[in-house]
Amino acid sequence: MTLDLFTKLDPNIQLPPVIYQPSFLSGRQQRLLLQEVSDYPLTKIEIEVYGKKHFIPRTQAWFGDEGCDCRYSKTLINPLPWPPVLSKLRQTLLQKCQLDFNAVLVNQYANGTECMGWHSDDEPEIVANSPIASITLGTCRDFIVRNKATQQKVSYALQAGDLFIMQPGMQQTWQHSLPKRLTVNTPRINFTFRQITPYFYQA
Ligand SMILES: O=C(O)CCC(=O)C(=O)O
Repeated sequence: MTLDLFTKLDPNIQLPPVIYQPSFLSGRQQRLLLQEVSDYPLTKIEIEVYGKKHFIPRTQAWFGDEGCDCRYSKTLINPLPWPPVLSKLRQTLLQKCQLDFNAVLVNQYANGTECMGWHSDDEPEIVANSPIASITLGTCRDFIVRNKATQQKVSYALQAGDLFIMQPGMQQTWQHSLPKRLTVNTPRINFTFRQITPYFYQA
């Protein structure tokens, strides 16, 4: 309903191909997942940008089916096996949304100094034109998308339990980021579920 009003007010505005479903997870589902996350081996990996090494400003872990490796900077990362609550969430996405994922990137931002810069999820191991589903836990943070051609931005204040689906075509035409918010001093956790081509880097 809000969207309709928005487009009526400004017919020139371009909307990104996303589905935003607030409160997708119940309070109980969130608590179970948060409990499990405290056992995840979240690490701050070191990457090389323009020949300079630095640690990413967040911690992360990669889970998935066998062979669903991802490449981050120059490092090949093998998936960790699915933990039980995360595996159940994968099933829920399949049953409720008909979205079939085989890997997930978990990002934890300890506070508002931790962030993620502008990028598209367009790595070659990701199945072309596949959707990406993002689920948020913990503190609300702004998730911003930017049209590659027009630079037009749309901001979403993602809250604990929200589901945000980037539909096919999104990664080609829009970028996204999670900017710093220096007044935030509590953690946020995000799960981006992806469809990976198995054994892409071993073919
Ligand atoms: O934490 C977020 O919402 C952003 C995650 C993200 O952009 C990604 O995993 O590619």
